Order: sequence, then structure tokens, then C-alpha cells
Amino acid sequence: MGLITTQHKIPFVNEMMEVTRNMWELGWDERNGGNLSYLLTENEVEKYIDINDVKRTLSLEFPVKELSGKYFIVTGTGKFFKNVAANPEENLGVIRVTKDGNGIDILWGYDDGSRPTSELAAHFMSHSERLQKDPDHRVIMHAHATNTLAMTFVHDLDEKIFTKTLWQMCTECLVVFPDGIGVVPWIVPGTNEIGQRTAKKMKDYRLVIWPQHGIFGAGTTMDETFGLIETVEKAAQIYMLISSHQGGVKQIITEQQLTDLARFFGVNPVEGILNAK
Ligand code: 2HA
Ligand code: ZN
Repeated sequence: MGLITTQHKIPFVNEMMEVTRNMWELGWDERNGGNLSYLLTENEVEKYIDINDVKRTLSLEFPVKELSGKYFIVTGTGKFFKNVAANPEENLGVIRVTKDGNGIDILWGYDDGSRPTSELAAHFMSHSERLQKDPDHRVIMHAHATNTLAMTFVHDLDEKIFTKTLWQMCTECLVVFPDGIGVVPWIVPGTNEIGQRTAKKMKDYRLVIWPQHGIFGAGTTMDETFGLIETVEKAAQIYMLISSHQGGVKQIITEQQLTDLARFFGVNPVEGILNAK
């Protein structure tokens, strides 16, 4: 992977630069594909940015009262992940949800007059759900991960069967996401509906598949969230490789082996998957 030599003086901007670059280099985020939002504390923002200097205020079509006063750094709509590291001030923005939850204040970035990702509804609604589950939650990441996307064309979309197949593709998948993966139906992207359906799945899962489109991941750190999507994508790659292999599959990871694995690593696989058919 290419080394990012430009270092930004704001640490959370650096994290965004690095991960968007990695996602692009992996081929997960062509053109303006993908989006990313990262919950920040007021303390870490005010060290680098004047929080009283509101550049612009935008209204939201989906009020998020429960996020009022919260700060995020978010990729811009229509922006290419390829370009973030070279020009973070145009491709990213730091925003704060207004007190009434009906809008956002832009405090830094979007220097060319742009605004947050078209998938902000899915991001905000998902943050809100994950925060209720886990107070340390911070990151929502969306990517057009290639093999994951491909797999949604050829595999059953039942989320139990989908999870089981992924667990069976690499020995450590079950340990990385014992809570499994949710699947929503195909829905027009950028809509409140896809936001609501994704967030509903985020009550139970940190990973949600958008069939024929991509994947959403949630986590407490950038590394953890990236690692979740990376692990699913690796499993999906193995699936796509073996399902097109002429010789066919000769052996698999059995249900018993998955059970032994969970016991040894002390994880609780979500109910109803190991025996899913
Ligand atoms: O355009 O990935 O889902 C960015 C997207 C929309
Ligand atoms: Zn997308």
C-alpha cells in the first residue's frame, strides 16, 4: 500500500486520510463510492478547531435529537476517497449536530462549499443505535467491497445463511464477528428508508450488507471497523474463489469445528446460525 507522506496536524484528520486511502487502494471505493463518519469528543475537537466559529448551518431532513451537540468528522458528498489525503479540507468536514437535532453546524472543512455524504441519514441513525448498545461506539464506515458485493449476487441473502457461510470461509471469522451480519433488502441509496432499515439492523449487528451495493460497518475505533469489513471481504473473496473453482469444494470447516473455535476463544456465536440450513 502507498505510504501517506503528508501528515496533518489534526490527529483525527490523519486517521480519516489514512483509512480512506487504504479503502481506495483495496478497490473498495471507486470514484465517489463509500463514506465514513467518526464521532469525536468536544475535547479533542476544541484542541484544534474553534468550536464557536460556525462556518455554515445546514438543515437535516431526518431529525436526530439523540445526537444533539455531538461532533463528527465526515467524508463529503461526491468526494473521491482517492483525493482525501491530498486535500482533506475540501473532502472532509467537522460538523456538530444542532441543539434541536434538526441541523448541523459546519465547523471545519468542506472548503469548496460542499456538505456531508449523501448517506448521512444511514450514518446518523446507525450511530444513534450503536451508541445505545455501546457507549464506546465511534465509527460508521460504508464501502463497496468488491467480493462482498459480488457474493450478494450468487449467495442466498438470508442473513443466517450468509453469516454461516462467511464464518466457514476463514477460521477466524467467527471470532471477529460472533454477532453475525445483517442484510437489508435492495433499497435506493441515500434515502431515509435505507438509513432506517440499516440502523434497525445495527441494533443487533455491527455489520450490514446492502445487496448489490456494499457494506456498512460500525466500531469503537477506525482499526476495529476497518478490520471488520476487511475480514468479511476476505471471507467473501474466499467464497468467490472456491465457488468458481473447477474442482469444487473438497472439505469445509464443520459446525463442530466452529463450536470448538467459539469455546476456545470464549466468544458466543449468535443463536441460530451454526445449525442454519
Ligand atoms: O456515493 O457510496 O452509497 C457514495 C455512496 C453512496
Ligand atoms: Zn455506496
